[in-house]
Amino acid sequence: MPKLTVSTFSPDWGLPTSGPFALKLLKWLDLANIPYDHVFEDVPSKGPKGKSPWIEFDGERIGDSEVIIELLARRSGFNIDAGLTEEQRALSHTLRRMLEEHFHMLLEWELFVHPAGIEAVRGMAARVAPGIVAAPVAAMICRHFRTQLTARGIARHDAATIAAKGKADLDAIEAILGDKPFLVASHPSMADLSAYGLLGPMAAWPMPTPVADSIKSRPGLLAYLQRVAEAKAEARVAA
Ligand SMILES: N[C@@H](CCC(=O)N[C@@H](CS)C(=O)NCC(=O)O)C(=O)O
Repeated sequence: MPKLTVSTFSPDWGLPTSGPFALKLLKWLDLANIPYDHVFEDVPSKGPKGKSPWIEFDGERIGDSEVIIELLARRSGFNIDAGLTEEQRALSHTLRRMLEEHFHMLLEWELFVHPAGIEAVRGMAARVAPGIVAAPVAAMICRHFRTQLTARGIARHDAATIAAKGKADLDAIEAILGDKPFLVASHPSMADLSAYGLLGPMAAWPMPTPVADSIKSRPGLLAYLQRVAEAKAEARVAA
C-alpha cells in the first residue's frame, strides 16, 4: 500500500479526534490494520471537499469518509460488511445514513447553536486562532453552522423538538441493539463505526446538552460505544 496521510480535527474529550466522521475513519483503519500518518488540521476548508476528514494517498487528496473507506477497502481487500447477509448489509447501510445524515445535524446543532456548545466552541477556537481573534472566529464558525442547519431545516425547529428528534434516533438504535454486542452482527459493521463516530463525541464531551445528556443516561448504549472503541482487528473474523 502507498503511504497514507489522514487529516482530522485535533483530539478532544479523550478521543483521538473530535470529528465524528474522522473518528469513524480512524476506527475503520484500526480494524483494517492499515498504518497511516495522522495530521491534525482544524480548518476543514483546507480539505479537497471543504470538510473534515480527508486523506492523501497515492498522489491524490481525497475527501469524504465514505469515499475514502470505499477506496481503501478496494486497495486493502478489507470490506467490513463482507460477511453480512444482504438484509444485514441493508440495515447497516440504513443505520449509517440515519446517523450520518440526520443525527449528525443534531450533533452540530448542540455544538454550534446550543449555548453550552457555543461556549465550548470558544475554547476550541482559541486553538486555531489565539488571542483576541478567538472570540470572533468562534462566532463566525457558529454562524456558519447555524446557516447550514437552517438551510437543511433542522435549526428552524424549537429546542425541544430538536431534542425529541435526537432522542427518537437514540431509542431506535437502542431497540435495534437490544442485547446484541453490535448493531447487525456479532462483530462490528459499518453501522457500528458510524454510531461510534457520531455518538462517541457526544457521550464524551463535558457540555450539558440534551441529546448528549440522553446518551450519557443510557448505560447499555455507553457500554456498546466502549465495545466499538475497544474492538480489535481480529474481531472481524469472528463473524
Ligand atoms: N460526508 C462527509 C461529511 C464530513 C463532514 O460533514 N465534516 C464536518 C465535520 S463533522 C465538516 O468538516 N464540516 C465543515 C463545514 O460544513 O463547513 C464524510 O463522510 O466525511
